[in-house]
Amino acid sequence: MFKILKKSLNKTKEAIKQIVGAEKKEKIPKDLLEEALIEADIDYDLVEKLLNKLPNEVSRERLKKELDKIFNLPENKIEINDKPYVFLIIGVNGAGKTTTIAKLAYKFKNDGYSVILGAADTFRAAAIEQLSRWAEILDVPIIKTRQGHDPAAITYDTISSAKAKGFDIALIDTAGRLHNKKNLQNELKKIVNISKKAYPNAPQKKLLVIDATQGSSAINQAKIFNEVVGIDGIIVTKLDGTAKGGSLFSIVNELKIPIYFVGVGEKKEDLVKFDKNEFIEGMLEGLYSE
Ligand SMILES: Nc1nc2c(ncn2[C@@H]2O[C@H](COP(=O)(O)OP(=O)(O)OP(=O)(O)O)[C@@H](O)[C@H]2O)c(=O)[nH]1
Ligand SMILES: [Mg+2]
Repeated sequence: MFKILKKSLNKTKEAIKQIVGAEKKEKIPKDLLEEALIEADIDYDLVEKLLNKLPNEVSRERLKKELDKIFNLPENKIEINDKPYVFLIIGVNGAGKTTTIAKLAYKFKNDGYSVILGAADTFRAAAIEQLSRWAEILDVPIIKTRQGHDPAAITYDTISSAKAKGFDIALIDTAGRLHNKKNLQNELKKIVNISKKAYPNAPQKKLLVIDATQGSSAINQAKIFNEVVGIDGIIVTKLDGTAKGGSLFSIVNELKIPIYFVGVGEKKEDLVKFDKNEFIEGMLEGLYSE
């Protein structure tokens, strides 16, 4: 098995080793552990909460037990048990939504499902073009319109088309605009409501895309999106490019929403299923160098 998720933690591990050292160790003193966990961008309050439960010298097993508890959430398995199964992909500007849609389309196609894309980010012309290019590369159909048109209408058309033509999965791209909360709220709510008009079960999954390079600061964005439409799951992107891998602990701890996938690069193949054990092992390897 390829440990891609673990490998994507390389930068985080390097940052940790700068603090605790690269030698193999049985136990780590609490103050050093505190520094390392904060360096990895685990939220300060969470680090304090963790450390309060731990002895002065912390073993790998003991820390693993505490880290495990954070990911004690509902299963992050996606079962395509409805048709069309609609994914609404949301998040702030540049988080990686469009790229993630391409990766998901590639994955689902490889799994044998038929996929259709909906370009409901009508805010920028470039966004429609970007998704269209992916549709071409991946050889999947796309429903799109001109820039400035109603994103809810495109959503409706995509789901209706998926229904009429018997597609298994519809992936809907949306515009990220957090700077204007009111607009964002209205637009997203409208998109969700109209999805239900097209197909009452849709969207079956509202997935929030979070950029790992933003670290813990992404939590506030996530909270707002969750308040507005309710998030079913998280996809963390750009884990490959950051030393802030520990922020995943803070995100999950704060939101209590499971992480489904992790983006580890810019190519269509660069999406891995999030596995909490592999992720925790990766962090522990950085700390204990074994
Ligand atoms: N290294 C790396 N880069 C990524 C990953 N995911 C996305 N990117 C890059 O991040 C940039 C933004 O990605 P997009 O998919 O366009 O982001 P978006 O959320 O759709 O952006 P807007 O439509 O502007 O809101 C692109 O250059 C992507 O190639 C990832 O997992 N790793
Ligand atoms: Mg986009």
